[in-house]
Amino acid sequence: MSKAVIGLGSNLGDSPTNLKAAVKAVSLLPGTQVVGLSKIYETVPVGEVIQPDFFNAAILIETRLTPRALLGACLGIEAAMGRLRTVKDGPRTIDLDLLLFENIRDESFELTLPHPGILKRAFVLVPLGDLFPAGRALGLYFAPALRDIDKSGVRETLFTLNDY
Ligand code: PH2
Ligand code: MG
Ligand code: MG
Repeated sequence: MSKAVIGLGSNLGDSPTNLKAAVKAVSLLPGTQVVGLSKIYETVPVGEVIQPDFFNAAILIETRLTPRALLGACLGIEAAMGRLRTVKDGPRTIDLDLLLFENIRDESFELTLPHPGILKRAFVLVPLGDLFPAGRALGLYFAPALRDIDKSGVRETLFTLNDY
């Protein structure tokens, strides 16, 4: 089994429900178990696009899938949940980003591991801190980045993934 971390985001429709549905779908992938859940955060959009606030979270899984098969499965879940790719980096019902896969460092046309945005985005680092309180995730030491980053755009919510 391999461990992997997936980042989740949504800012269209009932976002907390969308996040939960996505976790459920991941849990149903072949040879895959969800073994850790972050809190759900409401986050100010990062980037150029003016759009609604996001809800973001992260999960830890164990899987027999390869990184590419897992990436493909995540894109399949996004499509099945009705994600339309209209505006680049724009609003979405669900976004599933493969952040980490074991200690793999790999860069190719379709997939970069670790995900290049991790250390720059509070909406990724804060949920990652829930999963790995010591600040080390599958070989990635993120404690200093989490400590130093501006967390003012990230608010804890009362929504939970616990009952996906
Ligand atoms: N995703 C983006 C662009 N900006 N901002 C927040 N707060 N959360 C996101 O998930 C997000 C974003 C493109 O993937
Ligand atoms: Mg994303
Ligand atoms: Mg994405």
